[in-house]
Amino acid sequence: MTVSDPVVEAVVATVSRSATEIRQGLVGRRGAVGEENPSGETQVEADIWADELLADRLSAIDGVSQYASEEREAVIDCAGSDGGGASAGNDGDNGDESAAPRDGYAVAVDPLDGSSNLTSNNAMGTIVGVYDAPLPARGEDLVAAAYVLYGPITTMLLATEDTVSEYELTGGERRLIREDVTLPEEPVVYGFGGRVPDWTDAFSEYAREIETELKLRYGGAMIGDVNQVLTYGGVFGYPGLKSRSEGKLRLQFEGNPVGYIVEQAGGRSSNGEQSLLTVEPTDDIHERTPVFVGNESLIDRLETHLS
Ligand code: FBP
Repeated sequence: MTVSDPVVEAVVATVSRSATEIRQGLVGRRGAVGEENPSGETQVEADIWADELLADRLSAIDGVSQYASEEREAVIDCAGSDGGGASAGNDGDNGDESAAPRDGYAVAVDPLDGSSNLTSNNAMGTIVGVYDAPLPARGEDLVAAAYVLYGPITTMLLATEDTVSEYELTGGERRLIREDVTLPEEPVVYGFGGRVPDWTDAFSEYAREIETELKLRYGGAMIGDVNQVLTYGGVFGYPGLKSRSEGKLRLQFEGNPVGYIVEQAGGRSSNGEQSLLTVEPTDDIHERTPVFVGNESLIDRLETHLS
C-alpha cells in the first residue's frame, strides 16, 4: 500500500529501504565514540552512521525542506533543486547556506532510538516525523509519522492522516501485514521510565494503581515498549522526574511522532496536562518533555493524578 502524498511516500519508501541496511550495519558499530549527542547522551558509532545515512537520503528528496535529527545540533535546510542538495555531514552545520531552502515538508528523525540497547542486544527503533511546518513544529503539524522496530523481525508502524498500518520490512521491501491498526480496548501492559525514587508523589500514586491492574513490560527503548502498547493495549510513560522535571524524551523526535501514531490509532498522548500534539514548541529543537501514550481512559486518569 503506498501513501497518496508523493513526498510522504518517498520519505516512507526511503526509510523502509534504509531499515534493512541499518539493521545489517549495526554489526560492528556497537562501540561508543566518546561523544555526546546534543541532549547529552553518549553516542555509539551506529547513532552517527545511521544519522548520516538517513540525512543524505532524506534531505535529497524533492519536497523535503528540512532535516533534523536527535544526533545533530542544528536543523539542515535542504537546498533547492538547483542548489546541489544539502550538506548532510554530522558537523552540526545548517546545510548549504548559498542556496535557498526548498519549500516542502520538514523531516525529524531519531535515527536509533534506544541505541544504548545495542550493548545488551535488545530492541531498538528508528522514528520519523513528517511535519508540514518549519521545525521546531507542533505535533498537530505532522502529516505522517512512522517508526521502525528492530526486533526479532523488522517492522514499521506508519500513521498518515487516513490510517495506521503495520509492515514487515525485508530485503528493502515493505509488506503490509496489518491495516487500520487500533489500540485494543482492554489494556494489558504498562511501562514507565525513570528511577522510582525520582518519580514525583503524584506520578507514584498513579503508577501504584496501574501496577495492580496491568502487566509490566519495559525494555529501555521507547519504540519496543510503545509497540507492545499498540499490540496489547496499555500505557507507556516517561514522566517528569524530581531531578529533571522535563523528563528525558524529546518532543520533536520522539514525543510528537509517537503521540501522533497512538492518537491516529485511537489512543491518547499527553505531557501530563494536554495532548502532546497541541504543545507549542520552544525554539530548542532538542526540547524535552514528559511523554505518556496509551488507551484513552489510562491517560485521562494520569492527567487527573498529575493535575
Ligand atoms: P536514546 O535514543 O538516546 O537511546 O534515548 C531514548 C530512550 O532510550 C527511549 O527509547 C527509552 O524509553 C528511554 O530512553 C529509556 O531510558 P532509561 O534508560 O532511563 O529507562
